[in-house]
Amino acid sequence: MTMISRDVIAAENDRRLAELKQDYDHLGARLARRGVDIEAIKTKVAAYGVAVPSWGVGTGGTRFARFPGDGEPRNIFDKLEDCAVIQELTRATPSVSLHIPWDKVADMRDVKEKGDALGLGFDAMNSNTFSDAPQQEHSYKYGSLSHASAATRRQAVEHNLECIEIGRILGSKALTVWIGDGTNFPGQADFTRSFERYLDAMKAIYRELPDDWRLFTEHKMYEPAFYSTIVQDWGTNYLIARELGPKAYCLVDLGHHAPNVNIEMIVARLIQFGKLGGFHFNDSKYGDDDLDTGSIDPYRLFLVFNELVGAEMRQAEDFAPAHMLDQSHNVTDPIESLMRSAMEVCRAYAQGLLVDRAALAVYQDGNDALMASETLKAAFRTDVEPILATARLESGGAIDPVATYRAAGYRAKVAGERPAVASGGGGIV
Ligand SMILES: [Mn+2]
Repeated sequence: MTMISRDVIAAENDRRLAELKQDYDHLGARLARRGVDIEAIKTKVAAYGVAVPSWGVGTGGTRFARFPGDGEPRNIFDKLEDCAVIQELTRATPSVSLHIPWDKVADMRDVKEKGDALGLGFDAMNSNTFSDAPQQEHSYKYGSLSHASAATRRQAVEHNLECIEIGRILGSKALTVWIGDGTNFPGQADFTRSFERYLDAMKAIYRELPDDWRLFTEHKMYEPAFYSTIVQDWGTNYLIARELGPKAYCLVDLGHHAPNVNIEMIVARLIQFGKLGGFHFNDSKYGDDDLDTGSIDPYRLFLVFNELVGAEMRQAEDFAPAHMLDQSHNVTDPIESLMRSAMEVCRAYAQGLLVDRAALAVYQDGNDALMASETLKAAFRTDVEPILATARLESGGAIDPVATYRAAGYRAKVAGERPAVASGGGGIV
């Protein structure tokens, strides 16, 4: 079962084939002069994958408004079809990360069946205790896993256990926990007691985690709470992972830090101490903007991948981060944004692979700051698009995914099949 006609992909690729071959050969010759085998880089890029968030294929919004697009997915089955489009064209997004209860249906085996039919796997499960579900007994208005009331904490724990059960049906192997718990006023809650309650609740979840699963906790500096947040930074996140045990790891969302924070160094620290669990890739200008990955600061994305590739090369211990996108698409077609973002992640990976690490170490140890910096820039400046495009082509994808998607007319087709979603509600849904 395919969402995009193989004939359309083939026709679009045929138009671009000759030029791509020229560009690839030329780049291969240039890289060979630097002692780099272009085929080896291409093989690694082709094997790379980043998970798509199910919530990313619907149009996002802000607390002011949401402006729905045409043919918005109505349920998890529509969402999976949109995710399949992204994978068919980019060949870089083999799995989907689900959010519960947003993606919950009566029988989750139907979701697994749909994923199988589309050739999609399921990455980390995401729980939601930052908003109230219909018919929920206790409200999360004043917190969830750190709530002052034991009954509310228990309810939040039970929800996470349910996410694990659903994940087992789908073949997921990880649970990501992000909570909105925090305060808006100094004095509103006791920092220490709140964090103790949170840790106790997380331990209750951790105890029920299957042996072959990992538990990811995601830190975020602020929002929805604006004065203090329970899991506000990577230090607190690391403490949590240490307190919980060997199956607990830290998840880094690129947008969840103060502006200009050195995220690549946080990544290095977490790798060094065996606690980097995974990523939520996105980009930001001011806060948790959830903009398209690599759209604002592609160099920072590259620097993160420079650390990841370094760890991969030296075979760092306990290093197998899950890669996921986490974005909100307010003014673009979400499928186009997610395709472009997946390609940007692949680009940063390919550029990271091009760093001359032996030369870099010599410059570092020789205190040659200029040439050390230049070594990174040389990799970053390399246009690796022919490698990415060839990897896609040889995996059955599109040389130019966005152009091919537009030529296939997918959005117009689903706009006719899916009734428009009423506007009015604010917030990211
Ligand atoms: Mn996130």
